[in-house]
Amino acid sequence: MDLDADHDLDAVTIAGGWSGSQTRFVWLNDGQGRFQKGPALADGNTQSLASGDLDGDGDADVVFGNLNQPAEVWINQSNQSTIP
Ligand SMILES: [Ca+2]
Ligand SMILES: [Ca+2]
Repeated sequence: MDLDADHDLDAVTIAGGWSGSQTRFVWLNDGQGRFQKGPALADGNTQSLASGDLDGDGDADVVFGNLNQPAEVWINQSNQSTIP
């Protein structure tokens, strides 16, 4: 997924155990194969994630699937260099 609309692939990772709160990170590709930590996301009980352009504005949005909690939809505001 290209979160900052600079035409290279970025990543979102989920770190932590199977149950309890997980730390979620955005990693922005510098275009030379190196990733730098991007905007911080709030921790969540996330077990899965998916990406797609949910609002049809051309950038990648993210849905977090959470255990025993509602899913979260994060709409990318990449023209402001932040998500959500
Ligand atoms: Ca990018
Ligand atoms: Ca979008």
